[in-house]
Amino acid sequence: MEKVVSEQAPKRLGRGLFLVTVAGGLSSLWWGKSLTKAVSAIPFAPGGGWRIYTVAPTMPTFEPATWRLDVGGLVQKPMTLTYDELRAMPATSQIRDFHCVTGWTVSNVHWKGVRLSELLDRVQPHSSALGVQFTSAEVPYVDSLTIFQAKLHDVLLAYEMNGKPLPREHGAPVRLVIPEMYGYKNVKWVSRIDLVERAEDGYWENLGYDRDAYVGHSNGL
Ligand SMILES: Nc1nc2c(c(=O)[nH]1)N[C@H]1C(S)=C(S)[C@@H](COP(=O)(O)O)O[C@H]1N2
Ligand SMILES: [Mo]
Repeated sequence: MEKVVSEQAPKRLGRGLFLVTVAGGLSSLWWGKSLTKAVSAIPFAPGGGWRIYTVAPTMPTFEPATWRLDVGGLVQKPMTLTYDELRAMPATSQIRDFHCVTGWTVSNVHWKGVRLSELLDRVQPHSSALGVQFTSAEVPYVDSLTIFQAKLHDVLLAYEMNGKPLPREHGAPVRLVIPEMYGYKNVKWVSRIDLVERAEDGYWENLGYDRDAYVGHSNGL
């Protein structure tokens, strides 16, 4: 138990905040354990190296027929996409390393999905929108990027990982992928995207991590 808690607790947290992190850590531990058991039963299981993090007691479920992605806020043309509509958008693939701020890395992850910039072009953000907020179906995980960060070329809404539909524990059906930044910016189970006036602190940032989580330039390590 201490292991997971200390993994996610940034060094400069005070005791009060640390206790909040403990509550978040317990669910990570539960999933982490059950997943480790499942994976270790399969020899040479792909996906080794990942640690599955959650903040709620149960992971969101994905129903292809009813799932929707809402894109709105400060935009000219708000949009609601079905899973099929998302999959019908121009797709891109990339291979990038994934880094958690606590020190683990998974190399050469194959992602496929839609560029966030493509989605933003479609909804036509107002000029007053300087931030993009991502809401996870896993309440209360919310995070945001500046519009500049959101438009970086390799920021994806990924629906495939290593050639297969994104597994539930990795955020099915879509997660944000921003390889320039640490894992906590890579929101799983994205269900809403809102253009907002400015980027606000997200889930882990409220617990002490840096907002601009560029790999190698953040306060976690
Ligand atoms: N909804 C949600 N997204 C999340 C998290 C989470 O707990 N909930 N954890 C973040 C952190 S800290 C990391 S390192 C990565 C881990 O990705 P994985 O669970 O697919 O290994 O997811 C990020 N996205
Ligand atoms: Mo992380």
